[in-house]
Amino acid sequence: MVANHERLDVLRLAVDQAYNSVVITTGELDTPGPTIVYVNQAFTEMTGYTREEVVGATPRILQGPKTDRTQLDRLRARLEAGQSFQGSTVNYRKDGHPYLVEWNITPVRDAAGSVDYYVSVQRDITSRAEAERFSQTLLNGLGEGVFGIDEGGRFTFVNPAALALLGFDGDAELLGRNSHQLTHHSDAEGNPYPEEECPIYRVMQTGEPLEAWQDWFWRRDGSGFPVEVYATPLWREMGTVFGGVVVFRDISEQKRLEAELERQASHDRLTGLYNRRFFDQLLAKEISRALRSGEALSLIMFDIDHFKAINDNYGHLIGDEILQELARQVGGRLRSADILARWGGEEFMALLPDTGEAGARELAETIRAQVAHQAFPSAGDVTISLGVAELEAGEALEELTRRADEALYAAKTQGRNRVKAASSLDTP
Ligand code: GH3
Ligand code: MG
Ligand code: MG
Repeated sequence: MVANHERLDVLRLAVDQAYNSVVITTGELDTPGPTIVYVNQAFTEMTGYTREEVVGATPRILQGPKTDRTQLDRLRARLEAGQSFQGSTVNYRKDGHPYLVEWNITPVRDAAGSVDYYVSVQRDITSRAEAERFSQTLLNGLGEGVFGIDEGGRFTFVNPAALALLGFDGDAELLGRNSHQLTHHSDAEGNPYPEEECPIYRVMQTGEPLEAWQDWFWRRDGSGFPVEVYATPLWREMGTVFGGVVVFRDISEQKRLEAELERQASHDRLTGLYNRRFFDQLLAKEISRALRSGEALSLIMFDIDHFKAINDNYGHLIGDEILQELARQVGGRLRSADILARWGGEEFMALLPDTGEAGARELAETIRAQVAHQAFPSAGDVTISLGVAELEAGEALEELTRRADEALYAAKTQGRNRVKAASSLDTP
């Protein structure tokens, strides 16, 4: 058996050495109120007072202009009712420096039940409060959307940018609800995106962060937008994941620019048709496909007649309009599988898959007649000459286009406004 007085010594030692400040006052609530009978070492460090300075003094020496009166009133009401109290407010050190304190007070009663003492434990939470305010300011000021999720993927916080990006006025509709189902339920095409496949949820299962992941989020109004996502797991001290932080930004503009650059790389700016570089790539693919499958493939190459004179008579801008109009007219004539490109200045090439020479000639003739009979708004009559060539067994791209070019040249030399087929040039 440990003697009572020995136990008290052990307790006093523990309190003396505790990390938190401990203050014991008398149980006197009437004016002049309680006075301090004991403070521990941590208290003297927190406040800058020595024990001698505070023992016998009122705890009000810790209060000052920023001390929250409502907290003190609440404190008094609780103590008068014989209850314990817990709260936080601003206190002041001996040197006048304010600090944020979190404290509780518990009454200690004698055998008869009246309050002898109050025991108060206090903690300086200034740095914690400042850290919280710092994170809050950071989150509020960020242009990126940031939200937190728990292990189950439910929203734990959502910053203002995330609310704006997702089309919500406040976080009330989001907090505690399944983030995947609300913002990530389908892919960009609208197909269901099962939770089991969600890469953000996987972060919480594997503990592996997700970086620069491109995906698709949905707004409150049902519209969607492309996003770049970073997701970081939140670890417990014990080494398990209890949630995650998701940072995302809207990359619509980036995606639009990428698509535009891609378009520019493959299309002609004036007519909107494919450019020669891209056409050559498509032609190479189509040729190897035709050679493999044994299907026919033909080219129609055409060129405006006396275009130099048109430019000279009407000006270069009218010349440009004619190129655009011609691209529209011919484009409207072709099947969807056909491919039309601006081959050079005023030379065009049409690739006709699954089409033999007879079919290609027929189409070329239709196009020729249409262009010849349709007056161009700005320059009256315009005619074109056309050369047709069908792919021969084992033929390479260069050879095929050279034969189409030769056919076109023959159409020119034989009087223009006509169609010539490469096969008709063959000399026996
Ligand atoms: P033909 O084909 O009947 O033999 O005579 P042409 O006068 O059309 O002959 P050529 O192919 O030598 O001339 C092509 C002209 O097309 C020269 C050039 O000024 C003009 N041209 C090329 N690209 C453009 C363009 O983008 N806009 C305009 N307005 N003119 C262009
Ligand atoms: Mg020409
Ligand atoms: Mg030309």
